[in-house]
Amino acid sequence: MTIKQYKGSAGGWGALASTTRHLVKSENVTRNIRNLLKTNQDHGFDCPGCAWGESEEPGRFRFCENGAKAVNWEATSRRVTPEFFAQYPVGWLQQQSDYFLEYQGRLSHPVRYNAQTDHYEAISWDDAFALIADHLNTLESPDQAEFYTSGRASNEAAFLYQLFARAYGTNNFPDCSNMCHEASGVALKQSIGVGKGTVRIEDFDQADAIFVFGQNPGTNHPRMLDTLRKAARRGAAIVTMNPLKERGLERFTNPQSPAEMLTGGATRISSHYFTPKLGGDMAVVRGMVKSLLETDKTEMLAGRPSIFDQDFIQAHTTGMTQYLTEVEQTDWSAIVEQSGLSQDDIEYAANLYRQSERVIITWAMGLTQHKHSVNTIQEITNLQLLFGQFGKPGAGVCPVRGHSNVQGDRTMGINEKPAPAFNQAIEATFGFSPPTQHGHNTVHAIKAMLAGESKVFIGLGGNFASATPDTRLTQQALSNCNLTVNIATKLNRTHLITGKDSLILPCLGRTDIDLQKNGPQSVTVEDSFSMVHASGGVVESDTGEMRSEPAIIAGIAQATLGKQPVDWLKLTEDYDRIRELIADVIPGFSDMNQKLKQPGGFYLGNSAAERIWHTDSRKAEFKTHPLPEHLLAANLRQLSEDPVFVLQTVRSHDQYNTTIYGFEDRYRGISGERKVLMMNPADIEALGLNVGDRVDVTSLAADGIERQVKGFKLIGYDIPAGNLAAYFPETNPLVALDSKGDLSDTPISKAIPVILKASQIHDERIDLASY
Ligand SMILES: Nc1nc2c(c(=O)[nH]1)N[C@H]1C(S)=C(S)[C@@H](COP(=O)(O)OP(=O)(O)OC[C@H]3O[C@@H](n4cnc5c(=O)[nH]c(N)nc54)[C@H](O)[C@@H]3O)O[C@H]1N2
Ligand SMILES: Nc1nc2c(c(=O)[nH]1)N[C@H]1C(S)=C(S)[C@@H](COP(=O)(O)OP(=O)(O)OC[C@H]3O[C@@H](n4cnc5c(=O)[nH]c(N)nc54)[C@H](O)[C@@H]3O)O[C@H]1N2
Ligand SMILES: [Mo]
Repeated sequence: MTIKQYKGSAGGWGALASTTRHLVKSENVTRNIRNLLKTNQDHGFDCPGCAWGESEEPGRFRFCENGAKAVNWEATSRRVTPEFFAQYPVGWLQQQSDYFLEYQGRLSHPVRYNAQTDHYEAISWDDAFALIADHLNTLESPDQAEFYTSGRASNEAAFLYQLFARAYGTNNFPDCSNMCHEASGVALKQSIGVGKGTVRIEDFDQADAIFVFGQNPGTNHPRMLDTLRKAARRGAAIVTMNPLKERGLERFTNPQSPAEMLTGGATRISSHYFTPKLGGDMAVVRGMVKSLLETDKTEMLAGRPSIFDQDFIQAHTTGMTQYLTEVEQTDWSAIVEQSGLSQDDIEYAANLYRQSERVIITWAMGLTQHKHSVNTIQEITNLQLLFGQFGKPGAGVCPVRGHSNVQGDRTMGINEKPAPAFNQAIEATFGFSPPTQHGHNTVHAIKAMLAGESKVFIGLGGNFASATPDTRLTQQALSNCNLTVNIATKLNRTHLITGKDSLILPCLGRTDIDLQKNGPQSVTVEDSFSMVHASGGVVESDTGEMRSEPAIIAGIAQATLGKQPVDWLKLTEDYDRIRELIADVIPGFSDMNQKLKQPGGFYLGNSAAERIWHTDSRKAEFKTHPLPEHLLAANLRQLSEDPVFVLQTVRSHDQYNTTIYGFEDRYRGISGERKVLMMNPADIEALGLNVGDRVDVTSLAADGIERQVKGFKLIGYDIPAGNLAAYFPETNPLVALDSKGDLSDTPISKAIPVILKASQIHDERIDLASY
């Protein structure tokens, strides 16, 4: 492996070279180039890479390096066939790396696990559906089944899926969102009455300042860099809060700008870059508000107007006095200690904020995967409310979603806690009473399967065994099941953690042409800006026995429920029919088929952006919370005499969640290996260790269970003292199931308390050539 500081900008020739490498490796070069040109264009497919939106500028390529990887690897010509499964026992496949599994290609046939031989074997679609129906129909209660969704599922698939599960009788909808932006949804719903971002992509052209908290767009939302670059070039302040110096947030060379590519030029992205401690953001914002409050008082004393937007506050909000009292009572010492930033730095950031008329605040997993995530996001919302940064151009809050349709899946009803109005709409449209009792989220589902209460697991995409916390317990939970079913494009670890009975059902992906009785079908997705648009596959390929997600769900539903409450198979002959039902049930979707004909799709609207507040008080609510007493609970600190570090788990540049495309984390300069631990050099020295040593990492949890991963190589890295970073999913075994965010239940994967010990494991060679 090599570690070498990356000196270039993000993007540029490196991105282009990598795009080409992945094109070639996917073994389908010309077809894939054709695919890429249709990414995110009207009449093309929606890029499965992320949920960033599209600007209306015509004639641009609408893909990025990492979107290209996702597209290429989905469109590979390699196939995982029944012969493949006949060759490799499941026990052997379990020993292989995630990279190996991904590289085998697309799943081509439905297969069923044979426990006697430890092999998966071909099964017909009808037999597979009958087997699922048989299991479901013999459970004592529908609440013994879990219906997991990963955020790539289209609106049409998600709508059918939730309708089926509800008609069957349960609200058990664990989904990837529980591990992702759940805290954003919970926090914003309480504060401003809608759990989604309030800005549109055009707003970025008008913002005077953009504050970017806890995200790494250079890797995870590369098209966002294009938006930020434009803003930076017209002089908007871009203020980043991130404990790591992520290169994409420092400098960016746009691979689609000939001038920058030829001259080696780059645009500075962040005008100001602050590196708070992990989990320190609530204290940062508290400090900013404290500083602004002091300025406000000085101004008022001097007889000048308040710096806050008093008209907005009067007309639209409640709870400010209580909040500001709490701010006054928070000591600077606590703020400085917890944020890891100096008072000067925080006052400086506050001043940048104040000088800007229109401010957007964006964030991703760096804010949502903590214990106090909901409180942190509400603190950000409070700041924006003080200055009336809602319902005007160039201003608002922007949780940047991950999976390309994770926001749409929620809109479609993938929600374990459906609102009464939603249930009423289902009843009015379909004539049955859906269950009203709340169902399981991801953590609840794992616990129910562990306890043997839930017996059937169905996964609509995703990689449940690897993406969830506490890997050992989660795997145990899945193997306890009577039946596991995975609807998937690619082989992954979840498929290899079999229940007593197990099925893998191969589905079409976004890039594939989806041919049904009435012709080729398109599906729809919703991006981070509440834009809904159509996505149609473009390339004919050898899809063998694969079926579309809607067709698979309809097959399962018809086998389980017959034609109740709808003729499932008929619906999937033409997806317009599914959309007609969506239009009847989901607000904002009336005339959906018609509206989709507009280029770019249609906007769902956002009540908070219109200054309409669907909260209990019918106002936007300032939410008052004390800062956490300590970022690391004292009871955990006491569990060890050794120095306790706080570990965050991040994505490398060469992965899509649990899918590993390669071993190149280009912008962090880490190459050839993933079992690494980024650590402050002074911390390494203080432990008497050296850069390059391997350590075993043990997490601390109140339940006393030992959780450990072994043989991680130490890398000296520019990271705040006391903080560590390593890759997900290798470190998921360290996250205790009960370690979850307040009110969100999101596993705390950005603040794992750990201790380190020198490892007995020495260098393992990863032989990339053998793949
Ligand atoms: N290529 C690619 N694209 C993706 C994905 C992928 O895996 N690969 N995944 C998709 C999905 S599902 C999602 S949710 C998004 C994820 O997008 P990100 O949220 O960008 O993903 P992470 O790698 O988890 O990065 C977290 C970032 O937050 C910072 N951070 C961590 N903790 C803190 C903190 O306490 N405070 C602050 N201020 N910063 C912190 C980290 O240093 C890091 O820069 O990307 C989506 N897009
Ligand atoms: N420690 C730690 N854990 C985390 C995170 C973290 O930052 N740190 N991030 C969390 C986040 S933000 C998320 S969103 C989750 C992600 O959790 P998941 O969504 O469950 O995981 P993915 O890795 O995105 O799922 C990849 C699999 O989806 C299948 N797939 C791909 N495309 C399609 C398709 O079009 N249809 C179907 N049916 N299947 C498809 C393929 O089989 C592939 O192997 O992980 C979470 N886990
Ligand atoms: Mo995510």
